[in-house]
Amino acid sequence: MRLFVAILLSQEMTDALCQTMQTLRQHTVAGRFSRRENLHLTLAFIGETNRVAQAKQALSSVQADPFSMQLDGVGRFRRDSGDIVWAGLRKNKSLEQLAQQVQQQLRQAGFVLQDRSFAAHLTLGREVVLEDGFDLRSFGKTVPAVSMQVNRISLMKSERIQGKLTYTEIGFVGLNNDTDRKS
Ligand code: 2AM
Repeated sequence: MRLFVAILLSQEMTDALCQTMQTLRQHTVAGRFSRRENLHLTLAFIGETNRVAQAKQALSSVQADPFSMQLDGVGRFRRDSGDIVWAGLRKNKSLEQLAQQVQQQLRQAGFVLQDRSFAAHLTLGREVVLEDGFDLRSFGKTVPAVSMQVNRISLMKSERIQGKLTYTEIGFVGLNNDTDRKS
């Protein structure tokens, strides 16, 4: 199965992102926007594997305290087929260290991860073509700077169910070993 490690988002942050996608859609010529339930922040992409127990074991070795993260504008990765449009997060050492640690634990457990540096982003849309002259940067300043507390990381399965990209949490680890906490 196809796995990745993510931070799931609070209702408040998800609401702000849905509002952002709704407005962006009105200025979009083409593109596919994320479904509400698919919004997340990826810490590490594992890819195709059947070593689920080993992935869970690796994540259980992560040691970090809960921290807060905050939305910060929108941006895009330019692609020939249309851009990936994302919401950004305010620069955050705790988040960067957590992603680094998750990746390190997974590598130690024998998972081969892509060798690219972590760029925290919340994907809002793919293959997006914005209206000519739409100022994404200025628009980003109107996105509310919602904060949320991060107190767990989730092991996610990605699959297509009846054509729909579907993400399911198949395990989680509470930060500071607080495994009972629900977000
Ligand atoms: P993206 O949002 O930038 O596409 C599930 O696919 C999650 O893993 C997405 O958040 C996706 O990031 C991320 N991811 C990272 N590398 C990936 C890859 N090579 N293929 C698919 N998804 C990847």
